[in-house]
Amino acid sequence: MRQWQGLMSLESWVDQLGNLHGRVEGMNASAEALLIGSHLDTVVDAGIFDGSLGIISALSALKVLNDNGTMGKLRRPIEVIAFSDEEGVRFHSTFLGSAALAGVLPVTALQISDKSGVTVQDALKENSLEITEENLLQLKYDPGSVWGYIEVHIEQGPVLEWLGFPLGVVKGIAGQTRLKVTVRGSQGHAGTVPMSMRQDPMAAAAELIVLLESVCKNPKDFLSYDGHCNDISLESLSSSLVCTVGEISTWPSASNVIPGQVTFTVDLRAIDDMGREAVIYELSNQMYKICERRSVSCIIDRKHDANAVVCDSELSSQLKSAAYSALRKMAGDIQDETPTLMSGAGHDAMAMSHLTKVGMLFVRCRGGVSHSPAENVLDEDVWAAGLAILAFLETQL
Ligand code: HGY
Ligand code: MN
Ligand code: MN
Ligand code: MN
Repeated sequence: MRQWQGLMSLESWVDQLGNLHGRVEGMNASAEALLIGSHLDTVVDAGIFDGSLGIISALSALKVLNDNGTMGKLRRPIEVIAFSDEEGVRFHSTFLGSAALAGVLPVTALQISDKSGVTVQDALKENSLEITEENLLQLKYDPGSVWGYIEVHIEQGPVLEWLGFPLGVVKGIAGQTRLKVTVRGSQGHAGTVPMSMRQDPMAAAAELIVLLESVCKNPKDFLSYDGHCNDISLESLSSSLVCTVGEISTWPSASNVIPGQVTFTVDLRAIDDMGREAVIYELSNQMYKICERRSVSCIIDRKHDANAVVCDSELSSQLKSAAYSALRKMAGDIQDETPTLMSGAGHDAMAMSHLTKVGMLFVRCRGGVSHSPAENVLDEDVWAAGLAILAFLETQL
């Protein structure tokens, strides 16, 4: 990326959280800047488009302006940002890079440690980046210096493929909560402890995980409305509520030992924040009851929350017309029917929405598959996304 930025004479730097920036001032360096980017990091065993497609679309559109000599005529600064940590795989937090720029990363995040006890601060130091409380505060962008943030991203879902559309404009992003659940029981010999005398955290965890699935499949059957949740629209909740247990670990993890402890992660999302809270409230109560019945202890550690985000209508309609002009360039006269859709996946735009208005453009992906090596896109759809971003940037000339 730094080579490409050098090729286009972008001002290029890496900040203390490892975000990689490329900026061109244009004709008016004091005008509010358009920020455009996505994340450089990925999940484990990932595809190659989640994150990187947004960065490359932005750079390739700028390269066209650079090559045709119009980049200097931009009315406002344009800054491409490749965020360092969006997925939160290593530290089980997320948006570390973008949250810092938006000024919403708590200084305590620097002390979050990974499974081997290395903190965020240590990990950055290993890459000769020195993050402290002082310079973390300096990373925050002044909201008055930013016009907006846009992001191109693969949809990571099946809707655009199902509709037969290459591009889509994002109307909103579901909120998310990450929990870490630790169940402790009494460790014992697999051969000698009668079933009736076991306090087995593995069996308890299994029951909790099935509970999570049933509540999120049918929230209506579980949510007891005692008045404080009566303004939740169950329809919107049921249509968007998803819950995933992606990681589980046990101690001491030996086949002939009844475990002493089981820990698992919960990733819970919904477009309705109140609904998500109500589900977490209900789930916690039921999880504690199950553990009590099984005489095991249960700790529910709330690791991360990001509220649902509504994308800016002005940016969204500009992205919609940019998509239309790109598709018309490619396919001749077509209907302007670029769909708008919700995002169940989280994006750096959620963090950036605390700083400025945000808009997102989705690119169709094969079978809606993502967070997997099977992640794939059509070349012509990537071409369309690049042309759309170029069309958007040309409105800034
Ligand atoms: O987990 C997500 O939604 C995103 O891919 N970080
Ligand atoms: Mn991802
Ligand atoms: Mn992503
Ligand atoms: Mn033995």
